[in-house]
Amino acid sequence: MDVRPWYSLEGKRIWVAGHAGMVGSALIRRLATVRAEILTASRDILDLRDQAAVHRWIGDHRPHAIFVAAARVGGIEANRTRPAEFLYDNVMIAANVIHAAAEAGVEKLMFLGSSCFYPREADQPVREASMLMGAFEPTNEWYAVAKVVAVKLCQAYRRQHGKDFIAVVPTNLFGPADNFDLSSGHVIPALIRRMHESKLNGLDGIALWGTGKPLREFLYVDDAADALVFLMERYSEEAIINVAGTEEVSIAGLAAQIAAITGYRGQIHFDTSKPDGMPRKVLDASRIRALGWRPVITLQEGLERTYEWFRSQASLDHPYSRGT
Ligand code: GFB
Repeated sequence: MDVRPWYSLEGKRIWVAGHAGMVGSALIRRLATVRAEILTASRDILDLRDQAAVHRWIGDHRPHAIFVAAARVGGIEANRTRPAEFLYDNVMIAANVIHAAAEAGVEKLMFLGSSCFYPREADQPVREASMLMGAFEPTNEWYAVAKVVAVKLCQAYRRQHGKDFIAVVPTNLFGPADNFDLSSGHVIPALIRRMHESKLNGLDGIALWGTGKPLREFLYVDDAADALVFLMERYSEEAIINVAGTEEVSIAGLAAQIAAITGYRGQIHFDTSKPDGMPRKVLDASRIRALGWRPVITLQEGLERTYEWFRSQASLDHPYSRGT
């Protein structure tokens, strides 16, 4: 057990890598309540896959703390069809930021892993100790490998160089600034958009990928950002820690809930040519609960807020897809 004292973010220079994405922008909202200087670097200024550029940027800006919320992300279909991007981009982003942070003497770094790196057949709810104890879910193995490499980098720099680098594992997240692209996004933004547009266009049917039977747990991104700040200040161990949600739902049940929120009354067709992915993915919350953190936003409330955000963007004729 590591006995380092709390790491206060007050008065620190904090770099949110990936600030424009769904998680990064929620972190920026959450960090607005902390008296700290927030650093961001847009993609056109800094390509995180470019090692020299990352070293230069960190050397020039000297952050005390870094949240690594930048990643090439996508839903089940994007993962399946773009393996090279998901593996290469994510390995490069993680390796560049973590190594440069160590060289520049960054005091604290948090890397965001992903629940999809737990074994497909892991016991549920999934405990942190399950990592690497079985084969990955094949639809996302490339992304999973990259995320595991990043976790191991944090652990290796902690062991060899005494760095206070930690890795956390968020469950499936959703909320404002999610990727609403129908082919590359996750299930919640895809269903919100499909149902909203079908309702507006008077269409009587939408497709739902897979059988609708898989079970998932979701966490609203502002709750997730709150957990990340909480852990940045209080958690300092080599072991990964789950950032779990509260409510488990089947994909068919989720679709019914989104239909009620969006006012969509048409048919839902199951497109079983598309994969289901993990049959069940629910994280064990014991470790983070024991530290005193729990989510406050229900799935229903989070879905309502997300739909409201989506409609505000749609009315601005804004491109829905922002991604990270
Ligand atoms: O959100 P999703 O892509 O994430 O899919 P995963 C969740 C479930 O929803 C799957 C079904 O069973 C999908 O088949 N689904 C139904 C849909 N309709 C749709 C749709 O229109 N779009 C999408 N995307 N799914 C991801 C990993 O797995 O989990 C990522 O692929 C990432 O790497 C993320 O780690 C957290 O939970 O299946």
